[in-house]
Amino acid sequence: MKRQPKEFFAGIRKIQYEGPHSKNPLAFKHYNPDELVDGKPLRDHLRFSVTYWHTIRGQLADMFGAGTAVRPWEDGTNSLEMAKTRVRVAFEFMEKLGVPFYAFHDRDVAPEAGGLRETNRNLDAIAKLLKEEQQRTGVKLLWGTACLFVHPRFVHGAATSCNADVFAYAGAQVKKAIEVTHALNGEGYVFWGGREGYSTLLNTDLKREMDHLGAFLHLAVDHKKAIGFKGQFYIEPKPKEPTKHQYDSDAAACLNFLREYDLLKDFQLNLETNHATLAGHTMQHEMEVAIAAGALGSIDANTGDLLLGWDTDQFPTNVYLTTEIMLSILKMGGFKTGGTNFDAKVRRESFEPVDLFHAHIGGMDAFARGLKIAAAIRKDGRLAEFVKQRYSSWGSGIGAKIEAGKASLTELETYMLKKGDVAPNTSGRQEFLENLINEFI
Ligand code: XUL
Ligand code: CO
Repeated sequence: MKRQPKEFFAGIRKIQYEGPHSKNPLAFKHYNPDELVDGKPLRDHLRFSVTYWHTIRGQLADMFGAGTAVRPWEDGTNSLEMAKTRVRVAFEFMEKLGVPFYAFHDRDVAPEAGGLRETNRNLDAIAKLLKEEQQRTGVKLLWGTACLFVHPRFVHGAATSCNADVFAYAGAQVKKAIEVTHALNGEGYVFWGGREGYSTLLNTDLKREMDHLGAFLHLAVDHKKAIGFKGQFYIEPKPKEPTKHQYDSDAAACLNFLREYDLLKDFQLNLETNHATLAGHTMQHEMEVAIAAGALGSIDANTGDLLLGWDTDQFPTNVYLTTEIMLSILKMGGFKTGGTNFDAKVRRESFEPVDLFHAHIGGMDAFARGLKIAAAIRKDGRLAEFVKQRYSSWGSGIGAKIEAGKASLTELETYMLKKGDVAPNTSGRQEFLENLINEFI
């Protein structure tokens, strides 16, 4: 039976592509899902995803002030009934926006109840509804995750808590969250260690906590295999906030951790722009580090504010940023299970429901432009050719010998004694390359 859902965003029709000259704020100027870039539709290149926690649950509070969000459908409770209504709201929003994916934490979609059993029951009731709405709309689950950071029980961490019972609770919760993600055909599952770190080393056995985190992830991999879940597992690096130091601090730290605990084959990285900047890196840096290890899986698309030192989770509108990101994505051959997940929230001052549309439309258009610009830069070929030429000395002679692992230090000495010296004879041409990128933007 086809149900006609109540309309929550009345007056807003499905967002259409109207082209770059449109002045309609509720239309795409650059994101035409059917348009082909390198023979592949934009929809499949970008694989946009809406986050349940910000877009549906975000109340726009900050540490100095109460939430400002005007959401006429909210009844002021966190009841199961309210959670059911929110599912309808979410899918109407995603349908009107035209995104193919969404992502959620277990506790975003269903409320905690008296104990784990009752809480799981709530989650099952909502998962049933999510499945119905996925089938009705065709919107799919990019990834699921467990919220192991809001509830006070996780005050000292989840997998890295000093309390073994908390580890056990977190394990039970993750088991259920993976099962629900599996039941909803999620294409992935994310581990973000919000409280897996420390506030002071004075009270922390760092080695023991890292060992526990490694063990926890192994248990998750075992369970994934046991239930036949084929989705991709991701770790999402972030250096700090809420903890002073998070163990998954950046891409390099995560890769080292995964290697040390023999988990590299089971995980990829989900990289978030604002987390990269908090770690003192660019998003491009994080992406290149992950790609170099064959471990870039998905991205959380947002941006920070250079004047604010915390995770502001703003919608990305900077075309330089999206161009750099898409250059890396195209270089690695595109997303497989991953996508562009808007882990971003509207500003506290942007409190009307329509602002949710403006924010996502802007982010999607910025990424569509970034994709087209990146594809044009690649087609032009000058950038790639420059990089290739820069390393040309490695293609033959001593360079080729070193790369093949066939040179000894004695041989290098003999070679250089004969040559005498080597001059810094090629310019890095940074300004030339920056100008080249600007030609396309
Ligand atoms: C927090 C963050 C999380 C993860 C999922 O900074 O990015 O929302 O994306 O837990
Ligand atoms: Co994130």
